[in-house]
Amino acid sequence: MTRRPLTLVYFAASRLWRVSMASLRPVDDVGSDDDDAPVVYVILGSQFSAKALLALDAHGIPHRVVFVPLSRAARRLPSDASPTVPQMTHRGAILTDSEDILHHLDDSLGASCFPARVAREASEASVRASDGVLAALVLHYNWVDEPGYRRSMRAAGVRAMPWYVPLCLSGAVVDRLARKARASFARRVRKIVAKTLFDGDDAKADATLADPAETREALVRELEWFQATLKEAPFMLGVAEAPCAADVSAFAQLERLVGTMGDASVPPSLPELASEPRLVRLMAWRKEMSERCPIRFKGKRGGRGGAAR
Ligand SMILES: N[C@@H](CCC(=O)N[C@@H](CS)C(=O)NCC(=O)O)C(=O)O
Repeated sequence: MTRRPLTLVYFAASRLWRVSMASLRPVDDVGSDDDDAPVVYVILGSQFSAKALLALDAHGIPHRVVFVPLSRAARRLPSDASPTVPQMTHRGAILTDSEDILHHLDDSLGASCFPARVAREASEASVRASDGVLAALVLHYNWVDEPGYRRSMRAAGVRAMPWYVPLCLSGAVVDRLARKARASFARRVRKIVAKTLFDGDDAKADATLADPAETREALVRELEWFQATLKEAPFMLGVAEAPCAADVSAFAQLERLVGTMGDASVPPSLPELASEPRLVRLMAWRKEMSERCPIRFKGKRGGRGGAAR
């Protein structure tokens, strides 16, 4: 095929894909929720959504899940003030950040994401997992790093392509659709890495991110910090009863590197990390987490008045 017809097919495919994405609406909505259960708005496979869902499941809190589309234009969320997921509604409250959701679970729903004995440490570790080097490098390996992107987000995108996109073109269509997002993630990753590791020095961040061995070393070092929070107990910071905020935040991020995001089945972006000799204890904790509280997005739509478990 010459270049021009190929461009046309691919332009038509992306237009169609955009239209079909825009026509996706939340499959359920809070208007029908007349019970007391919280309703969580998620994108399937999102690590921040998984963090909230893990906390709800691990603490036995019945809830309903509403899937929202990837397309920002088509996304209808409880709060207009924030376009991101997760968002959660509960008894008139609207929470628009995963960390706030965890606090709400403790304050109003009887969870113990921040057990009194280690509340400050759990909060610090949770914020570090969600906003620091780990979260940045999860974006890097899923979106920016070419081999990681191909293994994870590109593969997931190809799988999600509608039937009318020929298989031989679907990778190119995904690349085209993901181009802006990938560039924006690259800027975000650089900013976080510069700020957290190099006192804001962008050139040093660039040098690290351009070198796969150095990027991986930065990731392993960050994960060693989380590993050091593991004591005898099954969960971080010596917590025995149920996963705390640190566990759910770190686990949700780690799954985008070595797991499949539970029932969302997103391919891992850096599967070889699972056999890193410096992270043996962390990977044992990860196995324990996936057995005790797997990430569950699906099967929680519930019915009118019905909680979702
Ligand atoms: N600080 C937020 C971050 C949320 C976030 O970045 N969510 C991503 C999904 S993993 C999102 O909504 N991305 C879609 C978009 O930005 O349009 C939180 O912890 O809830």
